[in-house]
Amino acid sequence: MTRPETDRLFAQAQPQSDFRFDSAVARVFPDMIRRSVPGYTTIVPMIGIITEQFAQPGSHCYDLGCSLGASTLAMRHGLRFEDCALIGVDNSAAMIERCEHYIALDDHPLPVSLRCEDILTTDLSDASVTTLNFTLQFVQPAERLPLLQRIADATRPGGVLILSEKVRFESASEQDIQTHLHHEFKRANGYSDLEISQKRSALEQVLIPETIADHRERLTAAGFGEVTVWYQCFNFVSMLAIKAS
Ligand code: GEK
Repeated sequence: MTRPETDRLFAQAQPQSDFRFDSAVARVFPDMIRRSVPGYTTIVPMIGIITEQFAQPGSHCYDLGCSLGASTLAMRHGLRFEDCALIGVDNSAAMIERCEHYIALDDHPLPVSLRCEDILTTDLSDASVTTLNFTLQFVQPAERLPLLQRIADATRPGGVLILSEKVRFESASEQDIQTHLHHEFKRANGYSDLEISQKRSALEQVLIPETIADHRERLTAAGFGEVTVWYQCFNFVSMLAIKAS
């Protein structure tokens, strides 16, 4: 297993093609997500704290779209019950292969099951904490409500979904300001204008952001009770949706 590399995937001019979670992305992923997603390095440890608060004995905890397992490991360290089952799911074989390596390097005793499966069809049951940390945005909009309904149906009363997403804004001026600030964040982290614009084109048809109001409405329709935004930095938010007790 080679060490994680610096993300230079979009540094050279290249023909436009859709972004894919392949082995080249998996190799640079820790660097890419840290330099691209404002708040990621805060959100991940907070997922551990939220897990500690809401996990229930003997329940299942899921990290859906686990990539290299950063949130899975935060959940693992937040879990206080030895009889919980922790499951990470990702449909990128390159991600799951590297994730296995990172999970093995971590010395926490709680076992982690990794599944190379689609989160739209993976089995979900008896859940207390489920995490979708920047994953739902890659699911086709028409598939989002059925997925959230399956998660809500699988969640115990008092259990939660942690949902982090890139969002868009109804107001054109707010959208412009937040997008500009996000691009400045990327520039401050060493990405060139060419890298920013080529990555943006590659993600255009793949990452489909919605408004915070869209997310709230759909989480409620799916069967969650309280929905609260617990983190926002520019156009990136994390929400907590709680199943009524
Ligand atoms: C983290 N949560 O580090 N089924 C399974 N996996 C999927 C699907 C799907 N239908 N669609 C996308 N993915 C992680 C970061 S990254 C976010 C999550 C980002 C997977 C995809 O393969 C990728 O690994 C992950 O979702 C999204 O906390 O790259 O911005």
